[in-house]
This record gives sequence, C-alpha cells and structure tokens, in this order.
Amino acid sequence: MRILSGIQPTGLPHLGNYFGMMKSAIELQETGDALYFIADLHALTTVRDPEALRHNTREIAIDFLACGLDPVKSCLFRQSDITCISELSWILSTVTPMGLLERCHSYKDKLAKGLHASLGLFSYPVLMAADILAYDSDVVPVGRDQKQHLEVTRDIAVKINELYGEVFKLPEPLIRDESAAIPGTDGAKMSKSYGNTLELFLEEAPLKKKIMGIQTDSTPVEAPKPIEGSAILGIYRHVASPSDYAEMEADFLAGGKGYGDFKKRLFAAVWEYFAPMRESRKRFADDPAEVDRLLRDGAVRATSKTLPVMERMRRAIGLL
Ligand code: AQP
Repeated sequence: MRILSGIQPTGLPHLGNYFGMMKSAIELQETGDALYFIADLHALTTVRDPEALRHNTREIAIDFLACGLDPVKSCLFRQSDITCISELSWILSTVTPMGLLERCHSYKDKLAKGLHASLGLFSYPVLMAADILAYDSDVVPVGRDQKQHLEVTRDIAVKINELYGEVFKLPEPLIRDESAAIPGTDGAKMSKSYGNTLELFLEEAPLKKKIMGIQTDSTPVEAPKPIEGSAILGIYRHVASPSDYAEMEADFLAGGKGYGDFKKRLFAAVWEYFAPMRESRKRFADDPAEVDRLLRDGAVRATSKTLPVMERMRRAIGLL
C-alpha cells in the first residue's frame, strides 16, 4: 500500500495539521510505503516572502521528524524537488472542467477571508491531484477539510482513464475524524492563514496566552455552558484522555465554573501531550544540515516512484 500526504509551508504546523493529518501519517508509515511532502509550490499561492518559505519548509520538516516521522521508513521531501509534478499538473488541467474547480469551497472560503484570487489558488486542486496521482498513491491521510479536493483528484483520474485507458490508480482518502475540522482560537477552522492557530511547539508563555485568548461567549460563571461549537472542547477532545474529556463536558453542562478554568485545563493537556515530542525536536533543530540532507534523500527516493507512472502517462496521451 502506498500512502501519500502533504502539508503547506504557509506557517508552522498547528494542532489542526497534527490531528488532521500528521498523526495518521506517522502511524501509517508502519503499514506501507509512505511518502510525505512539504507543499512549497502550493504555498507560493499565498507566501510572498522567500525567507519565510525557506524557514517554514525546514521547520515543518523538523516538526514532522520530532512528532515521530521516521525518515528511513517514510520519504520526507519538498514538493518542488519532484520536477515532474508541474508537468503532470498541466496535463491534468487540460481535462479538468472549470465547473469542478468552481465548486471547491476551500477556494471560496479563502476569497471570503480576503485572500487575493489568482489562477494558482483556483487551480490548487489540480496541482494536488498531480501530487497524489504521480506516485500511484493508494491512501491519502487528510483532514476533513481536504475531502472535496480528494474527490476532485478522483474525478480527474477517472476523466484521464476514460480518455486514454487505465493510466491512474484511484486513491482513497483516509479521514481520521469525520466530524469536524479542529477549531482555532476564534472557533473557525484552525488554519495557518486565519491567524487562529496553536502551533505544536510554541514556548510555554505564548501558548498559554493564545489558549487563554480563545474566544468564548458571555455565559456567566454559574450558568451551564454550551458544548455545541465550543472551541475549548473541540481541541480538548484530541489532547485529553476520554475520562478527562467527559469530566470537562460534564463541568460545562453543570455550570459553576468559568471559561478561564477550562482554558487552564486545556493548556495543561496540550503542554503535556506534546512534551515528549518537544524533547526530540531539540535534536533535529540543532542539526539543520542533517534535516536538509534527509529532505534531499527523500526527494531522490520519491522521484524514483514517479518514473513508471510518468512514462505510462506520457505514452498513453501521445507524448512518447
Ligand atoms: N483545522 C484542521 N482540522 C483538521 N485537519 C486540518 N488540516 C489543516 N487544518 C486542519 C489538515 O492538515 C493537512 C495539511 O494542511 P495544509 O497545510 O496542506 O493545508 P490546509 O488544510 O489549508 O491547512 P491550513 O493550516 O488551513 O493552511 P493554509 O491556511 O495555508 O491554507 C491537510 O491534510 C489538512 O486537511
């Protein structure tokens, strides 16, 4: 089984990225041929600062390794090092109906958030399809927010297969938590570009400040608190044990405790959850040259997996 997933270096990895994708990706490296890339070409749609792009790319690699990605079992690499991806993206775009992309809610959400509309932002799902199809991927661990993009990938693959014969394998999404995207500090989807993130390895004081700043309603301390749509509970459920979670939910419903108390419990749970990874992060952060070497090595191994797929595709469409 071949597993593929990616993360954009548009900022530093946050709890949404970890529980939506990185955790499953790390677990899956034990079960198959795992390929994980840092999507720097995708990030170009929003990041205009070259230093930030370079910095975030390396930091994501360090965070992924700290969280348990094994660079021998998995290939960890930069998207831009796999040069055939841009070629494949163009070829896929030639069969992609405009209407398919116009229906993508992530594009509409980004415009609604004030992001500048560009062709790259609009055609992002086509580049993502190239990322997935180039490796004959079987399984793609993603957060629920990416489900629609996986459907687009499958639609494009079906279109090529109908036109040219069996060229591409149809990948399956693997969505750990179907219920909802992990909320950010403002209650909306936690997202690097929305400024509502809890980064995985923030220092203690800034992390506490962000958690204490989570937006809540004005329910008085003594009154029961709504559990539906609570960002505190939405995050806590991932970092707490089931019994601690049940206790906090019961405390919400009972009333008598303020949001400040719940936020302190959330901070303690997040801090403790990532403590062992924080320790192992130091080792990789102290040796950036080794991290760069691992990325280059990952790219060489990942490229070799694209060769048969690209040859099959070029032959099928008449480029060979
Ligand atoms: N809030 C989230 N809940 C669950 N999963 C999430 N993911 C991201 N945010 C959440 C999952 O993380 C993986 C990597 O995401 P990405 O960086 O490639 O793109 P994204 O989904 O667009 O993440 P961001 O943080 O929202 O980035 P920006 O702001 O740059 O667009 C994906 O599998 C995603 O599902």
